[in-house]
Amino acid sequence: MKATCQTKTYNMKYLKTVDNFEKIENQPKSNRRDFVKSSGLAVLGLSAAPFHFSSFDIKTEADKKVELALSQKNNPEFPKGFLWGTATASYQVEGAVNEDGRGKTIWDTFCYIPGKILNNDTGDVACGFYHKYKEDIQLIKSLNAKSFRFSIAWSRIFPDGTGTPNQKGLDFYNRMVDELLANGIEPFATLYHWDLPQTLQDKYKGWQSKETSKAFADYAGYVAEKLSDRVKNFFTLNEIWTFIQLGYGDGVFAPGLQLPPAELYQARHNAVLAHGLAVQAIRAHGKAGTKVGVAENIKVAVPYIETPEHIKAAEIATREFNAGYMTVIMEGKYTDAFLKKAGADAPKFTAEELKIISSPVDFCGINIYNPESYVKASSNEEGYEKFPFSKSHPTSTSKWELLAPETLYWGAKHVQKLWNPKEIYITENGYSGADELTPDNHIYDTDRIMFLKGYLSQLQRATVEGVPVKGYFYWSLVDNFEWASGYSIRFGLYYMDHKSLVRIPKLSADYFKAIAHNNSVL
Ligand code: GBH
Repeated sequence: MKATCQTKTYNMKYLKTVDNFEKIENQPKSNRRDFVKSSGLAVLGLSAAPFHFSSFDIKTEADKKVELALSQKNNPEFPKGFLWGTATASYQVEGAVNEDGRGKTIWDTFCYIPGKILNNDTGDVACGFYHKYKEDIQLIKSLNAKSFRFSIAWSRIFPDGTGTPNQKGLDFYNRMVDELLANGIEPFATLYHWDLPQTLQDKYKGWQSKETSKAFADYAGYVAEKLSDRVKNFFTLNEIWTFIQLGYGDGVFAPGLQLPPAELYQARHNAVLAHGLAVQAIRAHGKAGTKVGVAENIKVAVPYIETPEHIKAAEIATREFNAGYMTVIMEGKYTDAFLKKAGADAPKFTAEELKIISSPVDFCGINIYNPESYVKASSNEEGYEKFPFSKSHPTSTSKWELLAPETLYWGAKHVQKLWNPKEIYITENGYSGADELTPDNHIYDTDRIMFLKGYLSQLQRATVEGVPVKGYFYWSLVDNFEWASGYSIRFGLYYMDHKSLVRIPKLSADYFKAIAHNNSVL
């Protein structure tokens, strides 16, 4: 059969993702030869350079698929309207800890206990975002990002956690939100990213008391009332697992407590209760159409082989790993295995509280960096078994950040399968690198680019399968105060010089800019 052979240029990476090889292999010899000749590099797995491909007058389904993609863009796209963004958190970037009436927080206190933070760093200055927010919003804009996830410092609004609101604190967020909107950037506000007002810690022992849960709901309702004319999306609490476990269990985060199991279970319960109460307060005080959900670092089980039995095991495992957090929030019950494991230490709760905790949400926000573990199916009681990580499993400069790009796919996929929320946001995903400044002022963070290519390809795989992921927030816009690791760990797309506070785009900022513009992994 004679081929008319018009030549077109397109990117080989696409071919690999649409599983065309087999179909093309089955085409008549003459066509096949043209293809193989032109795609030799692709067969070797070398992508990125454009190459030529012949299209024929008799078209197979595979040809049509390819041509459709060609008529659009080089690479397959994320869904229309997919929101690209970056994320930060108040204590990690703002600084200005004593300005405009901000109340003291548990992190202000914790940072001043010698030896708690690497190099005894503090968030006193951080990135100076409180004063540099306009400049940073230009940086967000130049990444082609159309959304920004930031957190509100509770103690700027209510210096003592409750009581009289501080207008000057609110004004800062008013200015920032207005500036974002003026630049075409959608604000996504997190109401709690770990900076608890110190007064609540002193008065009620913080999350050990339901008084803190109630105070949080009052604060959330107040902020929704004041900002929801412009902020349409709120996240209640960021990573309940982390601030409870590390702050009240392991003592390595503020407030530095090591509570016995029963008290720890109770604190965790009080935090999920705070989420539920806040959802209700936001519904009561926010403008119609205000959306709300949690942002949790969901613990993801990855099936070590993607076959139905291991996938099922990974689902079961993921539901159990998150039993005290996402699972109870989405299902309104603690799982049997969770209660059995807790035994006499289980939290005290009422049926009414479970209803509050599971108040309907508009979306699930998930922070995903590393898998909790690779799992396989098992005939044991649990239905799954975990594998230990190899000692040589690659990590970023954060030793906890075991790398596995498919975690993003499986995280989103399990959330859809287990709880079927209307929308999912990747509220955080990021990579910490060595990020050395070259003498000519560049940061060639090829490792971060590798990370993004891998993780985002897997995220796209989820969207192609219909998982309702609406947006992705890279952690973080700029290198910032990385909690107990101080300024030693760098997650930003922008490098920051901690003395001058000057920001310099890393190579990955260019990369992000391109993918956000094209809405596809490049
Ligand atoms: C996120 O947590 C946070 O939301 C964000 O504030 C932070 O900057 C970002 O990640 C990068 O770390 O110290 O060995 O006990 C991600 C999940 C869970 C990762 C706690 C670090 C501490 C490990 N985090 N984990 S360790």
